[in-house]
Amino acid sequence: MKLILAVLCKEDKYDTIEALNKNGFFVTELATTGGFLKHKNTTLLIGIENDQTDEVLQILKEQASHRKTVKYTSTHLESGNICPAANCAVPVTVEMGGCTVFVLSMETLAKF
Ligand code: 2BA
Repeated sequence: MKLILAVLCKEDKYDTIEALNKNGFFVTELATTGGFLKHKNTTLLIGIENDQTDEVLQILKEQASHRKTVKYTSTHLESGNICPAANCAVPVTVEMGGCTVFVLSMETLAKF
């Protein structure tokens, strides 16, 4: 058996947990904080059989890995106010996601 610890961006947690649950995996979510940047992140605990490891890693890759995305942001006037015209949103490419995964060998999974 394995215990997977996956540290991911909290923005990715909903889709990741949903995908894991849909595929039959049990997940415990912990609210955690990165020791370096002090950003809030999410750590998932996932207890699985050995032969399920690749499937879980694949789901984590699909849902939470580093990627680029386009966000639309309002342009600000020199005064600092947001432009009132609706068509002022400009596309900006931003980096998001990222997942650090620890796969631990586990002796027992007991439920009482
Ligand atoms: P990542 O390496 O992608 O790590 C993202 C978060 O995953 C980390 O947040 C931490 O919560 C967890 N994590 C990663 N590797 C770990 C490990 N070996 N053991 C335990 N937890 C681990 P932060 O600690 O806030 O780090 C955010 C980012 O800052 C890291 O992104 C890395 O790019 C950089 N970083 C972290 N520690 C560093 C260090 N000692 N020196 C230089 N850069 C560091």
